[in-house]
Amino acid sequence: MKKIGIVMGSDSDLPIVQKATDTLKALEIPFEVHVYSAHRTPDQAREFARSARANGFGAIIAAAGMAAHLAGAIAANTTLPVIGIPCKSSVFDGMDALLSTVQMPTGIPVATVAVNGGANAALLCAQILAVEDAALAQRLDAKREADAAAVLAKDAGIAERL
Ligand code: RP5
Repeated sequence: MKKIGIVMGSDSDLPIVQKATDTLKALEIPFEVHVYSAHRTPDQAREFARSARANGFGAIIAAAGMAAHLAGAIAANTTLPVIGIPCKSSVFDGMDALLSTVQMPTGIPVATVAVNGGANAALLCAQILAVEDAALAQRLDAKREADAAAVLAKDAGIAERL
């Protein structure tokens, strides 16, 4: 199976990235994590992206806050799918990172999830890999069923809480 590359702009983004790594672990998807910044370590971020396909990655998650150019900078250097996680790490509540991540120019797409949406970033990667992986698709189906069952259990218990 292809690996998922995870890059975060700072280790202060780790709590959000951890939601992605937890999800990937639960789905038995291998991943590799790095702290590379589009601004502070642009050479390392660029090299990671340029070599990612040859290094066995199937998609890349890029998490960053503030002027969040990391996902776009990664996407500029690979044609692998790039999923951007805008992180809430400033006075603008993540809106700065959301716009910086999602507003990509035509030709260089970044699939952007919600602010702090680490779990969905991982699920999107899983769904991309599952196009060619029936066993992973089955694990995703099972997760959907378990998630639905959890909601229905809440439905069954909600009246008692009122
Ligand atoms: C961004 O700046 C990082 O992704 C992080 O969300 C934010 C703050 O970084 P630190 O100052 O905590 O390293 O580049």
